[in-house]
Amino acid sequence: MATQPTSGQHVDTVCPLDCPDACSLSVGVEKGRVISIDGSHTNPVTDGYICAKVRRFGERIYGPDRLLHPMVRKGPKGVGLFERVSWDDALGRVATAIEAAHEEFGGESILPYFYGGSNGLLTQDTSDAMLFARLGASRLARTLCAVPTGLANMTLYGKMPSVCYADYPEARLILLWGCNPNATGLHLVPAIRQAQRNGAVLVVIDPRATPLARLADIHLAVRPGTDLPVALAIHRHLFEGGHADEAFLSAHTVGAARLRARAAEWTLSRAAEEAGVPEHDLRRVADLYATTSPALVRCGWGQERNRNGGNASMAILALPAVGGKFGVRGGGYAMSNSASWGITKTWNEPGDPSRRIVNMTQLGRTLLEATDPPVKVLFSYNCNPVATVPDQRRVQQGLLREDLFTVVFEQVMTDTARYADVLLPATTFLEGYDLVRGYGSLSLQLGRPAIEPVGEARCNADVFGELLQRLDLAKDDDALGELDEMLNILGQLPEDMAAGLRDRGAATPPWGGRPVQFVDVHPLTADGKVHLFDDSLDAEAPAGLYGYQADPGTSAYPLALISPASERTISSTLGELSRPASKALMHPDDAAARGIEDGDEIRLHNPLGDVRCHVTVAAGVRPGTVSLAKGLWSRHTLNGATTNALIPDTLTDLGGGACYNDARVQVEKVPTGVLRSGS
Ligand SMILES: Nc1nc2c(c(=O)[nH]1)N[C@H]1C(S)=C(S)[C@@H](COP(=O)(O)OP(=O)(O)OC[C@H]3O[C@@H](n4cnc5c(=O)[nH]c(N)nc54)[C@H](O)[C@@H]3O)O[C@H]1N2
Ligand SMILES: Nc1nc2c(c(=O)[nH]1)N[C@H]1C(S)=C(S)[C@@H](COP(=O)(O)OP(=O)(O)OC[C@H]3O[C@@H](n4cnc5c(=O)[nH]c(N)nc54)[C@H](O)[C@@H]3O)O[C@H]1N2
Ligand code: SF4
Ligand SMILES: [Mo]
Repeated sequence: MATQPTSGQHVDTVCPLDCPDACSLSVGVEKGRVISIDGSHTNPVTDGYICAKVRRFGERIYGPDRLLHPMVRKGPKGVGLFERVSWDDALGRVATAIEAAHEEFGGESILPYFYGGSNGLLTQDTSDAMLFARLGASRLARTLCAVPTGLANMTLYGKMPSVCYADYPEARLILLWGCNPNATGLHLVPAIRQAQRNGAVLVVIDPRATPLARLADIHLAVRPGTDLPVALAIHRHLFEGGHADEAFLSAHTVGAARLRARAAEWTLSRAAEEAGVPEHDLRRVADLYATTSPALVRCGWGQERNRNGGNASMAILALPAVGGKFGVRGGGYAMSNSASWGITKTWNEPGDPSRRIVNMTQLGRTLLEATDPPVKVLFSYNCNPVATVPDQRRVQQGLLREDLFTVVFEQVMTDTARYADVLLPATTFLEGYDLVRGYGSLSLQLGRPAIEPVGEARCNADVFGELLQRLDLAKDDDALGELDEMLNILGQLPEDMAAGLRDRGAATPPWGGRPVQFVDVHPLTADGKVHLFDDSLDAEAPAGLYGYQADPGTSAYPLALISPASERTISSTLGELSRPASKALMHPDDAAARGIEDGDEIRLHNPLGDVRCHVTVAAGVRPGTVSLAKGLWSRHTLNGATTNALIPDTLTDLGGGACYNDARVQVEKVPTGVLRSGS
């Protein structure tokens, strides 16, 4: 293993942030401080090029918002006044609160709260999982992201490895569906541009005119939440037009007849009307998909975050099976590649399977309403719920409960950290080891510390390990440190992968990093078949599998609000860095109807809350839809409320995922001179 660096050197590591690319990094260190962050060539996919925000990660490490030592609350909850204490004192208070809640209300009154999208394999699901399992704490359904798409990918294909970036240039048709790689995974962009230069037709399905939508041959600017009818209409076109690959369907799939029956009602004209797109554009897309190979569906996450998101993702990802698009390089689908390494954790204890499960999307509701038992201790780490979870006002109200003990374990003073009773400082990825899997690029890399922990920051494995000991829950054979966990994982990997990680910091990707679906890789479902229909999903979805829930619409809140990822943050991470103010985006027709002009101060509101900010008026978003970025901090708006103040905590049709792109709002111009606070 690498040792701590000395002065004036470069440390090879990897970016673990919640981005598909997993860039390999070269970090310049001088006198124990990070002085530069650049790309390296260890990951051939990212090949030396990284995004602007991670270049600035040093500003997080040494910036004024960094948490440097444990603290306890001094003023009222939520105000952010703290005083410094020792680790011993802080962890003593946490242990005491946990013991008291456990004794009076039972283990389920303790709620661990974490998402961990920006964490590798060593900074989550290690001693934290052990601690909460042994406490009998409530379990957390981690639903903020990727649950509908993950469930669809798992049901259909058992999460078969995806088409990799390097094979996009082989495609002759690319459907980029609910995905904006210019912001969210920038190394995909040159691969798509190369495909276009090679003659590929690019179709983008997105309510916004994203950079690639502007360069596409066809842009279907669908109304948010209408992807299901669009995808089903393409299925219908394939089946009815004799373009379905019947030989493939009978050899490799189950349930095709039932999918066909459910798609039957969605003619191209009906779907086009529902989605608000020109019928001839949708017909062209269906015809192109029926007749082109290699054809690639790149499915993103934008379409999963609404009431129809699970079924939409099922219908989209089922397209290559019905169209017979597998078996050629550049053909098939691309979704998450995170399951491609076959890594399972051996000591992630399941604990008592009857423990209550809390859906993390409904945090506010749970804190305010759960009684059996109520949540008495909330332990938030690897997550910033005040910024990222729906129904922000209720999340904040829940955190203000005087009888709730809140622990926030964080790197910086986030909007959530302000609500802590005890605040614990965490290391960043440049201060510890991790193992990082790309979910776009097929890569598995070793994250190495570039510097010593800053201030008194400690890593997750260490802190949860100490809590296990303080609470008398540790066992003799526990491996509680992050290096132990890494050795454990390395021991599970085939020797060549483990050797790559040890020797070069990166495992050699299987299939040369370029698997061809149905040639090199096959469905990982129990029977090896593609499951186009599934009875349990049919029972779970409110309108059945492939059943559509139309928006009845309200005249009071006629605009759909979507909240795409921005290039400035990863979810809310790095939101503390200085930058120009954030603006909502609104179509000129919607703005004109409300007397709003570019640059005006506006108020977006609905019964859940209201947000004040400035507006950009431009045709970058379809009429009837407004866009305000995800991941904003209270400092980014004029009244401190952010996008999630407008987002309901309703759940997706499949998997119980968050419905971030399913809010409805009204927007009005704020007359100049109006007071901004107390809204
Ligand atoms: N810079 C940056 N990179 C990121 C992130 C980040 O916050 N910042 N987040 C990371 C994470 S956690 C994730 S999950 C991924 C997400 O990666 P993406 O899926 O690419 O990102 P999103 O912006 O969530 O959604 C993509 C697009 O979906 C569109 N969209 C919204 N609603 C709908 C709809 O109903 N139908 C369709 N077809 N499209 C819709 C949006 O306009 C947006 O352009 O990105 C990761 N990478
Ligand atoms: N409005 C709206 N909101 C959204 C979305 C949307 O589309 N619209 N998208 C959602 C999506 S896709 C996702 S994935 C979620 C993500 O939501 P979150 O899981 O809340 O992700 P982040 O905002 O990145 O916050 C992660 C926090 O963990 C901290 N952290 C990182 N590493 C460590 C560590 O090792 N130890 C500890 N203790 N802390 C650490 C970071 O400092 C950071 O503050 O956001 C969702 N929020
Ligand atoms: S956030 Fe994505 S693009 Fe930026 S350095 Fe990390 S992996 Fe690379
Ligand atoms: Mo995400």
